[in-house]
Amino acid sequence: MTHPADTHCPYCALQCAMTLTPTIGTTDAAASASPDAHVHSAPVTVEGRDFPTNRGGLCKKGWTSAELLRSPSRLGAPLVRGADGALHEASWDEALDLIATSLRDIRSEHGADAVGVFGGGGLTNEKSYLLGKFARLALGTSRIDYNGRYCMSSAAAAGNRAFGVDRGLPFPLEDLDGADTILLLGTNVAETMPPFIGHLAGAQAAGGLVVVDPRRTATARLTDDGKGLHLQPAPGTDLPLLLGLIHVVIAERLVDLDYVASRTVGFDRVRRSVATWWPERVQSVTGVAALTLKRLARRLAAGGGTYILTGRGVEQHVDGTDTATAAINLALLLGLPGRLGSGYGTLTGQGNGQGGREHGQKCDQLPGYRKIVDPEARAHVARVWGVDPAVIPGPGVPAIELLKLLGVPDGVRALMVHGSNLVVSSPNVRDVRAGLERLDLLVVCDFFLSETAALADVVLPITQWAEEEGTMTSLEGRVIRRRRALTPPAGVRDELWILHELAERLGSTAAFDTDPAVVFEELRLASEGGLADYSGIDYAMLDRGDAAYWPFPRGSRGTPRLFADRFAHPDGLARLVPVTVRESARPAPTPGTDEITLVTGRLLEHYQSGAQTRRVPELLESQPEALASMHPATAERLGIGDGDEVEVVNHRGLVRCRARLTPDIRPDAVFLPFHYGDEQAANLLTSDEVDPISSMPEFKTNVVSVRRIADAASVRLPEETGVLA
Ligand SMILES: Nc1nc2c(c(=O)[nH]1)N[C@H]1C(S)=C(S)[C@@H](COP(=O)(O)OP(=O)(O)OC[C@H]3O[C@@H](n4cnc5c(=O)[nH]c(N)nc54)[C@H](O)[C@@H]3O)O[C@H]1N2
Ligand SMILES: Nc1nc2c(c(=O)[nH]1)N[C@H]1C(S)=C(S)[C@@H](COP(=O)(O)OP(=O)(O)OC[C@H]3O[C@@H](n4cnc5c(=O)[nH]c(N)nc54)[C@H](O)[C@@H]3O)O[C@H]1N2
Ligand code: SF4
Ligand SMILES: [Mo]
Repeated sequence: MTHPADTHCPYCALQCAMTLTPTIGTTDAAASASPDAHVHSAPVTVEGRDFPTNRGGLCKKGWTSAELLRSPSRLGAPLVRGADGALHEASWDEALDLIATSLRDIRSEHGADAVGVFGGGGLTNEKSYLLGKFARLALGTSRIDYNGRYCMSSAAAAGNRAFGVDRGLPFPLEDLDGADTILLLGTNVAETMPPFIGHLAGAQAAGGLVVVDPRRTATARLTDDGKGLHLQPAPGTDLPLLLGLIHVVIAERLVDLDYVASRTVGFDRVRRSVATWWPERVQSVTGVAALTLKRLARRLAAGGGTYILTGRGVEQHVDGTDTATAAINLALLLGLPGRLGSGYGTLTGQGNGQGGREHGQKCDQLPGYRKIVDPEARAHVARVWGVDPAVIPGPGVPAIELLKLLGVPDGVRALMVHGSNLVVSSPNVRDVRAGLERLDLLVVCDFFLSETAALADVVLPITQWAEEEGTMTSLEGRVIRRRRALTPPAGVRDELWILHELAERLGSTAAFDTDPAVVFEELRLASEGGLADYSGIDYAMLDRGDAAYWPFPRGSRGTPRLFADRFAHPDGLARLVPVTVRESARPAPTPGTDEITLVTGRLLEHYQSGAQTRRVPELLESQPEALASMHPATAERLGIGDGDEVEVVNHRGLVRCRARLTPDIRPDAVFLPFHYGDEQAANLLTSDEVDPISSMPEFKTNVVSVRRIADAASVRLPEETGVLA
C-alpha cells in the first residue's frame, strides 16, 4: 500500500483526523543515515487533517503515534510461558491451541464462569462487539467487563438515570464555539485533548470560561486574563459545591420554571434536598467563597449560551454518579439540555470510549446499549446471533468485582485481556497483581509487553491502528472510520482473526467473521431498535465522510443533537434526582497528622498506563518519571525540597519518586500522574472502594503521607548535586 489513508488518531476520544502516508523505502535510507534514527523510523508520515473536532490540529501524542508502528519493542510473535518460567516465542497454532485446550479444561472443571474477559475502550466497535459475543457464546461466560468501568461508568449511570440514554456529548462539539459560558468540572482538556481548547475560545473571549479543579492546570490558566474563573475547591467536594450552586439558583429564582415544568419531573424533591446547602456552608466545606458561588450561579443563568461539562475529576469518586447527577440537575434547572446553543455533556476519554460502552463489553449489556436482563433484548440479539436466547448468560460483575474474583474459590481461573494494562491502571494494583498471579491462565493481546502482558501465560501480538480497518465512535457520538494505511508485520494478527480462531477451536458454531465490514453489518442488525442504534450507518457513508451520529435508525439521517423535543425515558421527561452528601463515603486526612489528599490524573505527554507513550522516545524524554507535585508551603512543613526523593505512602502501598514544588496545587493535596508502572504506579495507593451505583473506583481522592527519603542526596542527578553543593 502506498497511497495516503485518511484516518483518526489511535489515542483519545477527540479522535483527531489525520492522514497517514506510507514512507517505506525512503525512510529506511533516511533512518540509517540519521544519527537520531528513531525520530525518522515511522513507516508513515502523520499529518493533521481538517475535521470538526481538531480542525487540523494534533497533540504531541498524535504527532508521534506512528513511531510505535516500528518500535523496537513491538512484539512480533506469540509468546508462551515455558517450564523455566520465562516467555518464549511460539507459532500461532501452538499459542492458540494451548489457550483453547486450557480454556476447555478450566471450563469443564470449574464451569464457564471460571473464564473472565477484560476489554477496553480503545477497541474498535467491531472488536468490542465481537468480544462481547465471544464471551457470551464461545466461552459461555457472564464474566466480561472492561476498563471503561474506570472511565465513563459514573457519567454513564448519571446520564442514563436522568436522560434515559448515555451519549457523552448529546450535541456536536462545534456547538460549544458559540457559547457564552462554559463550566468545566474536573477536566483538564488543555492537556488531555489539546485541540479541544479551540472550542473554548468563544466563551473565553466572552469572559465565561469557568474551570473547577483543585490544581491550577493548563486549562485553569486559560482563565488567567481575569475574565473567567478558576475555582479551586478541596478535592472531592464537588458534590457540595454543586448542591450549593443549585441552592443559589433556586434561592435567587434563576430556575427556568417553564422548562422544568414541561420537560422534567422531580423538582420538589431536589429543591428540598439542597435546602441546607447555603453558600456559606458550602464555603466552609469546599473553600470556595460564597460570593464566588453566587456570581457563578448568576453567570450560568444569564443566558447567551451556557454549557456544563464534566470530566474524570468529578466522576472518578465513590460518589461520582451522584456528583454527575448534581451537575445534570443544575443543567436541567437552568433549562440547558436540548436547547440549541446550550447543553450538558461529559467528555468521553478513550479513543472508542463511547462506542466501546455500547455493544456488549459491559457485564450487564447486549449490543445497541441493550440490557442483558431484558427478555426482548435477549430475544432480538439471539435472533441476530442465530441462537436460543437461553444460551446467552445473564449479567456478570463489574470490573473491580471481576478482579477480586481472580484465583479465589468459585472465582475466575482464566482471564483474557484485550486492550488494558490493568496491573498499572486499576485501583489498588498490589491486590490486582496478586490476583493475576493466582490464575491458571492469563492471556493478553497487545502490541507490547506491557506490565500486564509481562505476567501472562500467553501473549498474542496484534495489529495497530494504522494496520487495520474498523469504526470508532468519538466523544460526540459520531461514528467514524479507522482505515488501514500499511500492511502489518508478518508475525502479528488482527484481533478479529484471533477471536475467530479461538471460537473455532472452542467448538462454537456461532459466526465470528474476520472481516470488519461484515462484523459491522452484524453489529448494525444487533443494535437495531436499541438505544445506540447504528442500523442506518454503513461503511460507504462513513467513507464519504458523512457525519453519522447515533441513534441512526435505518432510513433516518442520524441524530447530531439529542433531547430537542424529548428525553429518552418512555414519558419523554428528564428525571431530576435528589442526591445527598454521604459524609462517611470518602476517607479524609486525619486532622493533626501529616496526611494529605492524593489527587491523580494525566500529563499531556503520556497516555493512560503509559504502555504506548513510554515507548515513544520523544514523549518519554520529556516526562521520564513520575513526579509528586506539591505546594511549596506543604513541602516546607514536611522538610521536602524541589527534586527531593520522596515516598508517597499509605496503608496500601508506597510510591518512590521525586517531588516537584508548584504553587499550582492546593496545600492540602499532592498530585501524581498514573502513567508509570512498577514502584511509580500511583495505583499502589488508590482504593478499590467503588461508587454503589456505577462501580467506579475512587481514583481521584485518597489519603497519603509524603516523606523525604533520608538518603535522597545519593540518588540525586549529578547536576542537581552540583547546585546543592
Ligand atoms: N494526555 C492524555 N490525554 C488523555 C488521556 C491520557 O491518559 N493522557 N486519557 C484519555 C482518557 S481515557 C480520559 S478518561 C480523559 C480524561 O481527561 P480529564 O478528565 O481531563 O483528565 P484527568 O487528568 O484524569 O482529570 C482532570 C482533572 O481533574 C482534577 N481533579 C482531581 N480530583 C478532583 C476533584 O475532586 N474535583 C475536581 N473538580 N477536579 C479534580 C485533576 O486535577 C485533573 O486536572 O483524557 C483522555 N486524554
Ligand atoms: N489513579 C488513576 N488510575 C486511573 C485513572 C486515573 O485518572 N487515575 N484513569 C482511569 C481511566 S479513565 C482509564 S480509561 C484507564 C485506562 O487504563 P488502561 O486500561 O490500562 O489503558 P491503556 O494504558 O490505554 O492500556 C491499553 C493497553 O492495550 C493496548 N492496546 C491498545 N489498543 C489495543 C487494541 O486495539 N487491542 C488490544 N488488545 N490492545 C490494545 C495498549 O498497548 C495498552 O497496553 O485507567 C484508569 N486508571
Ligand atoms: S488530542 Fe487525542 S485524538 Fe487528538 S492528537 Fe491528541 S491524543 Fe490524538
Ligand atoms: Mo478514561
